[in-house]
Amino acid sequence: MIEQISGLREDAEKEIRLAQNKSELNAVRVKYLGKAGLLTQVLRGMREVSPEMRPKIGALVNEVRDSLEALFKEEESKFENLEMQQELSKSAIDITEPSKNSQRGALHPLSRVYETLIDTCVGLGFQVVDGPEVELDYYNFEALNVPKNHPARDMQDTFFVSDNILLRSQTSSVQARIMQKLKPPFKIISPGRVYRNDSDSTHSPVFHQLEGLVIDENVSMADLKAMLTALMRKTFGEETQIRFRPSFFPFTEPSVEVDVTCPICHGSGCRICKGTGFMELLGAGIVNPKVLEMGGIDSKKYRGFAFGFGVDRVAMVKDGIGDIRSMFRNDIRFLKQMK
Ligand code: FA5
Repeated sequence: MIEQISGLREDAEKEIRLAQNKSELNAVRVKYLGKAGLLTQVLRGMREVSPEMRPKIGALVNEVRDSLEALFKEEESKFENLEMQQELSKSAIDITEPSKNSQRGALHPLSRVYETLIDTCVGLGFQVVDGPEVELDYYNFEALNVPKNHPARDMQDTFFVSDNILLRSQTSSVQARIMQKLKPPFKIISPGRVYRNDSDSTHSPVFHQLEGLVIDENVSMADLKAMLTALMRKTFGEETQIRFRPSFFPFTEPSVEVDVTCPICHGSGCRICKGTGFMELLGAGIVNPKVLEMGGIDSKKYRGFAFGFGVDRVAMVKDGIGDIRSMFRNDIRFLKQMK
């Protein structure tokens, strides 16, 4: 019987090595180790073996089975590796094949302007702060020296949510909030969306402002003018024509509005600039002492200046955009032009 088992082992080993693929290998496994396999059949003949020989034969059968199993596994993994290699070589990437034309995105003109303005201001020592778009009437108007029912409210056609809540019409609302929070001296800017019931080529119902506020001792109109000139030159180039015009805001005294040469007609006068040759970009001024006091700041010790850029107008001037609304229509042809 021992010889018979050794013979089976040799035959099985030979057939395992001769198998050409996994299914042939499996057939060999079934032939020798399956339920009705040759090795199993040998065990059935154990009854005729003398009791002293039985443990020996049993141990031999187990050893043969284990060694054949190991051999099966070894061969099987060889076939698996081979299959994987074949699969990989089928899906190999041809790096010499020319690429398809891919579309490259670009920043929206507004994002570009925001980046330039914010970077310049941070370089000038300003801290960036945020404020809510849905705002209390108090911060948008009252704390800025515009009481309820005051005619100055007509300057901004505001969207009210309720009697005391509105969509902020200006980022100046952040001024009052920040005065309550920070101790002077401080320099902040606050970029963000604002809302007004306006719509024409230079007015959009949703637009963007960048508020600036500097509170310190001995702040003057000259500081404001120098700062704004530096900001405008950095944004539009050294040659830019800038015009400061006296104006009125209830929260600044004196107040100015600042214009640059119209980007469409370059100063000769057109429909976009309503024949003036200039486009208005921002309002600014020396903070009204009443506003400082309402914000809890000692107006005898501190003064301040503030400005509020119309960021969309800055983008219009920089990129020569004739209609502010084209920036919000998401027309891919317009966006491609602006790359
Ligand atoms: C204000 O909003 C003041 N808060 C600015 C200010 C800040 C003054 C700090 C003093 C101190 P005004 O309403 O003029 O001001 O708006 C400021 C700028 O926003 C304008 O110069 C213009 O560039 C832009 N702007 C105003 N309305 C619109 C609109 N509907 N669409 C697009 N841009 C607008």
